[in-house]
Amino acid sequence: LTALLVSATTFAQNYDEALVPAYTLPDPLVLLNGQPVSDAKTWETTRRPEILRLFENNVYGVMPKDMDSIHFETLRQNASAMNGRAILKETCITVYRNGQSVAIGLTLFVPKNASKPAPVFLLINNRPKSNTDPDRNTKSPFWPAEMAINSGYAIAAFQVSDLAPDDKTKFTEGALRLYPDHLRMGNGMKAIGAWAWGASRVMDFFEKEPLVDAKKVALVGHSRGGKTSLWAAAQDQRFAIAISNCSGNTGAALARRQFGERIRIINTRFPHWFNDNYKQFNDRENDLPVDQHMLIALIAPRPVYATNATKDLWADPTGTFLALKNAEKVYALFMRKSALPASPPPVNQAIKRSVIGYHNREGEHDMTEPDWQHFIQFTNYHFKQK
Ligand code: GTR
Repeated sequence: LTALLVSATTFAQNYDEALVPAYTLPDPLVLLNGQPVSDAKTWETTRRPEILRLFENNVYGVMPKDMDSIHFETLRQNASAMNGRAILKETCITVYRNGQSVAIGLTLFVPKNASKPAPVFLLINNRPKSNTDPDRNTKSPFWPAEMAINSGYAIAAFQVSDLAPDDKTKFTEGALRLYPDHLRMGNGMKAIGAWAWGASRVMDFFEKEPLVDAKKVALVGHSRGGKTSLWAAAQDQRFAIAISNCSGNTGAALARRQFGERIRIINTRFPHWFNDNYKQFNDRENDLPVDQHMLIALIAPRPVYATNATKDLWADPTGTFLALKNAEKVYALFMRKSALPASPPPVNQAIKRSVIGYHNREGEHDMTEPDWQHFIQFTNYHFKQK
């Protein structure tokens, strides 16, 4: 019977809080040499780079920095989109390296009657392109562009498939054409690394685009896109805010809880998302030198908002809340006090007036208008405060 129980708990997904094993999280405030980190300067100059390297080498892969050139071409501009309330600008961002190129399509709406440059939400779109329809024939709650415009925000989106098709054989047909050596490296970037790299190229464009405020970019992603928004904001400090919706395993949820999705499962179903080294941690969550609270900590002192949905236990809502909680002490080094309660807040209650925000929405694994209402209020709190 014991053997049976052991195999059941090892191989099945656990959804029972009572069966979460005891675990010890790596301390974000202890250097690899064992010395404590007690000030923001040591964090920035020493501990943050250490943790970044650990995530590059063991999880997401290194982020290539070199390119030969980057070009921005306006494909279409409409000064009276959305019945005259917005400017629509569609851009092709092309990056060249070693005779190869990758083209990223960007759809951007800017509010006409708000002051410019406008703060902007950027969605990493892992859903069909119809969710971000520039013609607004389809209005998807996944990217409620009218809501953003009415709230004084610009809103933009790019397709992950431009950077890496979400497929275990085709993911190489995008940004990785520019960096083929990554395919032979244990710590080379794969699809999620390529999507995050793409978010940074959109940021390169925003820095040159007078309609938007590149210092006020809130990066948004859902699920696999939410894993990407955290990784992109962790490594690229130009992103002012990171929003990670229902991101779960290898996103905002702690791996060591082994609740819902596990590393072995994600690496087996999606071998093209994370680097090859990460496969060594299948069934070995406790041997990882990081856990996901440290990914959130890499974004400090910039605001982070994570969400869950009550019917999405696969993404471990409690483990997500605990990852946020365990990042608080890094924010405290910057005198940024989070207002998260000691234990998960009631369903549908959003913690928005806080440098670390959170809600657990009633319902399914999805990104919806109620989620976006909270994102806008969280972003208002931070952008309008300053
Ligand atoms: C699931 C995967 C999750 C999450 C989700 C999604 O199949 O197990 O980690 O990323 O897909 O992206 O919707």
